[in-house]
Amino acid sequence: MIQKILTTKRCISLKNQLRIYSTAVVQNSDYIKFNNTGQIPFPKGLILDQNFIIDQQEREKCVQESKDVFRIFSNSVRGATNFKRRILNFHSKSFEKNVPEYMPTVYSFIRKAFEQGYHEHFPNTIQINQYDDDTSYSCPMHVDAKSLGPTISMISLQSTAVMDLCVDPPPNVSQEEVEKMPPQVQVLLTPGSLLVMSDQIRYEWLHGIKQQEQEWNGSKINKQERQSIVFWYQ
Ligand SMILES: O=C(O)CCC(=O)C(=O)O
Repeated sequence: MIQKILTTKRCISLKNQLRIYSTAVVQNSDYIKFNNTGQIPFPKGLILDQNFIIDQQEREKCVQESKDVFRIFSNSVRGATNFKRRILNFHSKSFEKNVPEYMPTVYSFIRKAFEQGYHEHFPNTIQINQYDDDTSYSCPMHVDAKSLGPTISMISLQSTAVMDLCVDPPPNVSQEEVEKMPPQVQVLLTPGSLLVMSDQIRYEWLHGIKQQEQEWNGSKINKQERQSIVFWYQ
């Protein structure tokens, strides 16, 4: 079932400035599936802008900048070979020093997300995920640590993936069982899209990209090389 979600916005006062702070904006229901059995309402705090980086050249610049930092900072790259994913983080001073210099295009889109009101504070941490060109790449179902702050944003690049989301079960449910749980919400992450998670979806729901083959409306998703650029303020 595909559900259309209405836009809700909330105003908050921040250091005497008035900001529009979006809590739940879904711009196009074709990109979100709500597989609800009628028991839970759609979670608050999910924002998808599938047209966040519409210019292909800009997207390519972001991909190239990310690949460059993986090469330049290769000693800091962490690998998760079983998930076919490599990870690089910049936080705080290293974010301020390196991201504007080595990733000016990516930085400009982080600024755009901030200026659009998605983040209360300008992000100071970035995680770049580089997934292999391998149909079995994955990102395990998880809730991001509370210490990472109230809002997590993700830009998707290169190829499309389906993100699964479901309500975080009690701690006695194993990771293996969690990976088998049917998703209650699915989001189609197309290249250039921005996903913002705050509120319930951020703290009470798991998200991840399953290892198995993916499909959307009956069409197979080709899991090819993919990048996601995740950023937050902590
Ligand atoms: O690659 C993605 O889109 C998801 C990444 C993610 O959830 C994470 O790095 O915590």
